[in-house]
Amino acid sequence: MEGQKEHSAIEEDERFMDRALALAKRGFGRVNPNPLVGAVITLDGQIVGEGWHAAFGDPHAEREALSHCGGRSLVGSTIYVTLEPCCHQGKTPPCTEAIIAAGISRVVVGCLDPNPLVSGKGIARLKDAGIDVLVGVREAECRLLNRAFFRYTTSKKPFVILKYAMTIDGKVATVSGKSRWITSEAARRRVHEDRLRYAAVMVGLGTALSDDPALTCRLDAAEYGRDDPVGCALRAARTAGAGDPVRIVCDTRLRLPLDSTLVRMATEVDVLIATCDDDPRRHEPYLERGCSVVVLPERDGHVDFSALVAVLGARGIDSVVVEGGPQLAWAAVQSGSVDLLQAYIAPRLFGGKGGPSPVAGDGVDDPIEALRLSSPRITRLGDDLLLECEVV
Ligand code: AOF
Ligand code: ZN
Repeated sequence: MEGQKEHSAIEEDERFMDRALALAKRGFGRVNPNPLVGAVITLDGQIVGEGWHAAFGDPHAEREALSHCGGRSLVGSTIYVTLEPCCHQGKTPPCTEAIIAAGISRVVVGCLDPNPLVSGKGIARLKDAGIDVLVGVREAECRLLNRAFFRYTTSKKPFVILKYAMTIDGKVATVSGKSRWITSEAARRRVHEDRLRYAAVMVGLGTALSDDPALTCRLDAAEYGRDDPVGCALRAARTAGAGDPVRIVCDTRLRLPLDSTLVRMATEVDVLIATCDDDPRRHEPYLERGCSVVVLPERDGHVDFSALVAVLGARGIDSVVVEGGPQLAWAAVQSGSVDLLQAYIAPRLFGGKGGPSPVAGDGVDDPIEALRLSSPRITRLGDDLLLECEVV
């Protein structure tokens, strides 16, 4: 009997934390480089307030949830929050004080905040105030949700995702160079969701020339249910005139055509060109068209990827999806900056001796030198597979 009661209490905690996780995702595309955070307040097993961190600089999830409790007494209530409540004065006042002042009796936390101003101190402050605190409910999910925030907060470098789509025989294009399309609609939609979620997307000049991509987030909110977190995030982002990632082009010799889609749209959606060409006269036409240009050292004939990643971090970019092509992929791998690999695998076969594979460069000589990956996760998207692995 006792055991059963305990079991159902754990289930209840997980259920409310799942709701807080879903709410947190409504901040996709607008909170970076802050974390995605959701909060749920319950009284006698019923939800009495919900909130999420909606945009950078906006109130934190806990204060949002508190403001939706309609002024009722919260003595005896529980707050579920996906990230440890902050205890510092940032752009907003500390959440711990709001929780204490509201008379909340119990705080259930998904995971600790890696921010050194908070980490563990938020929990300690709540406990000191006599509040019952439980940490680690849905911890893995809560940490996964904020992978970018964890990376950025602890290193000031963006979370780097290397993404490609390939056929089952490992080709990213046909022998004649055609790549549209390899994956089907469901997988391409997922790619666009990541363009909403992460701060930036990057391509090399080769991809910019061959595909003339826009690299914007082209999702239709009407395709998502009213309560769907991505749909909610998308609607909020569009209302705020946001939702597209910063578009970065690695262009060693500054050859990006001025009439390319990227340059033509630069006044609407940010374009950052990373180049080794330091001649200001050559930068001018790009700057006039609204692009930003950053000059970086050269490494193996390309923009130094590590230096680029450091510049992005200094500019507050907490996450970047490296979308192609094979040369850039190799530069990213070699620099040791890749955190996550996303391989979309389609049930198609191109064949052909010269058909490119996702990662070029010199490659390694011996299997022992291979880039080591761990924690593989497989997601089915229509007929395609998404295989995600973390870099060891
Ligand atoms: C929370 N709940 O919803 C968020 C938290 O400058 P500020 O005031 O927005 O503070 C940013 C820091 O606060 C951020 O680095 C992280 O440590 C924490 N973010 N904390 O309890 C939230 N967004
Ligand atoms: Zn806070």
